Amino acid sequence: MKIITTHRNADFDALASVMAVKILFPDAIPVLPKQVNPNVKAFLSIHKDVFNTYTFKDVDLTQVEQLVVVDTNKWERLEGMADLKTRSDLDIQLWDHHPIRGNITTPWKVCEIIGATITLLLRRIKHERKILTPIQATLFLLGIYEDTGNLTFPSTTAEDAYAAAYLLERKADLTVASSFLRPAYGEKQKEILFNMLQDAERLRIKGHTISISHIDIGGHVESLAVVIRMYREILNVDAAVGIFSNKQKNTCMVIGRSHADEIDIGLIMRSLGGGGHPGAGSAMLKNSHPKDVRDNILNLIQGNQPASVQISDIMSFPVVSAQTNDTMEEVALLLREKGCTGVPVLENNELVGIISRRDFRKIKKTSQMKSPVKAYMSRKIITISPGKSPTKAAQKMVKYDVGRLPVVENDRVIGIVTRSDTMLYFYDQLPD
Ligand SMILES: [Mn+2]
Repeated sequence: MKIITTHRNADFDALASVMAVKILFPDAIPVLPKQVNPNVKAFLSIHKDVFNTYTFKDVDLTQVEQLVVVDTNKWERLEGMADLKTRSDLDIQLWDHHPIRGNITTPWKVCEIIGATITLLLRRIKHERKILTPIQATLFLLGIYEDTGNLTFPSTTAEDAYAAAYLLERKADLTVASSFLRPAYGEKQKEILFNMLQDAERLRIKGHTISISHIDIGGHVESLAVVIRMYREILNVDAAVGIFSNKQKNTCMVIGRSHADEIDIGLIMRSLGGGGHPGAGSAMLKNSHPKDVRDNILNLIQGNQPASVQISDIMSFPVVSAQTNDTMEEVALLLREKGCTGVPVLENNELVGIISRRDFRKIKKTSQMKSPVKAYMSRKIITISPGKSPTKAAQKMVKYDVGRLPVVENDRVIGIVTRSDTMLYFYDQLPD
C-alpha cells in the first residue's frame, strides 16, 4: 500500500501537493491530518466528493510499503506516522520547499527552495502530460497563491508564476480561489486594530504627530502591516508604530509607517536590526521588553536627523541644459547625445522652463524643428532643494506629474533628479 501525507494544520499548498501526488500515483491513498487550517477545512467541506481523503485511523499502517510526504520534511509535523519512522523497509518519497533540512531522510526526494511545493509537483505533472480538471487547477492555484502571498513574497520564483499561468490556462477559477484565500483584513486583524486604537499613545515630536501602540498578540498573526497602515490612516498621524509582543516567546515585532520626510522608518528599523524604506519598515526583536522598545523608538525618532540620504546624494550634475533660443533641432541632438529624456531651459542663467522628449510630440511639421525651444518648453517648473529626501522628490513627481525636478539652491540649478534616480534609490532600499 502506498500513502500520501502532509503536515498538521495542512494549508492549501499541503492539500494541493497531496492531491497532485494522487494524480501521479492514482493508487496511492491521501491521508490528511485531522487538523487542517480553517480555509482548507471550508474548501474540503464543499469539495469532499471530488477530493476523497482519509485519516491515519482509516489505514492499516502495517500494510504501508510506500510513504509520500509533501510540504514538510519533519517527522514530528506528521500525524499518526510515528510507527513508520523506525521501519527500515519503508520506501519514502519527499516533496518539499522548505529551506531548513528536516529529519525525514530518503534518497528519493525533490526538495528545492521555491515559493510552493505544488510548483515542484506541477513540473512533474506537466512533464507527464497529465490532464487537470478545472477544480484541481483551482486547488493547485490556491496552493501557489497562499504560499507566495499571491506571488508577492520574496520567496516567489519565476517558476511559481509560470505554474500559476499554467493553472489559469487549465481553467482554474479565480472567483472560487479568491473566496477561499484568507482575507488580509479579517476578524483577528479587526480585533487587534480596535485594541490598538483604544490605547493609542499620541505624541508630538519636532512638529510631527506620532502614534504608538503596544499589544500582546501571543502568537503569529498575519497582515499586521495592513493593520498598521489602517491605524495610521484612522488616527491621521504623520507616523505610526505598532509593537506586537509575544510574551511566551519573549519577542517583539515592530512595524512602522511614516508619511513625513523627517521620520525615516527604514532608518529607525535598521537601527533596531530590521529593515525597510523611508515610508515603511519592520524589525523583530528578541528578549526585549515592550516598554523599552517603545522608549528606544521614541529616542530614535527624536534624534532622527533629516533623511539620511538627501537629494544631493542621488541627483545628477553638472546639469545639461538648453538656452531659450536654441532650436528644437539642437535640443533633440543634445538629448540624444547626452542620453537624457529632458533638460532644464535657462535664460541668463535663470531657470525658465523644462523641455522633454514628450514636448516633441507637439511638432507637426519638420520646419518647426527650426523654432526656438521656448515655444515648446513647459513653463511649469517644479523644483526641489538639495537637502530634501528622495521620498519628497517622489511625492512631488507624483503630485505634479513630472518626470524630473531641477535641484535649486540659492536660485541656481545645481543638479537634476529624475524619476529613475528616485526609483533606483527605493529599489536599493527594499529589504531582501
Ligand atoms: Mn508550503
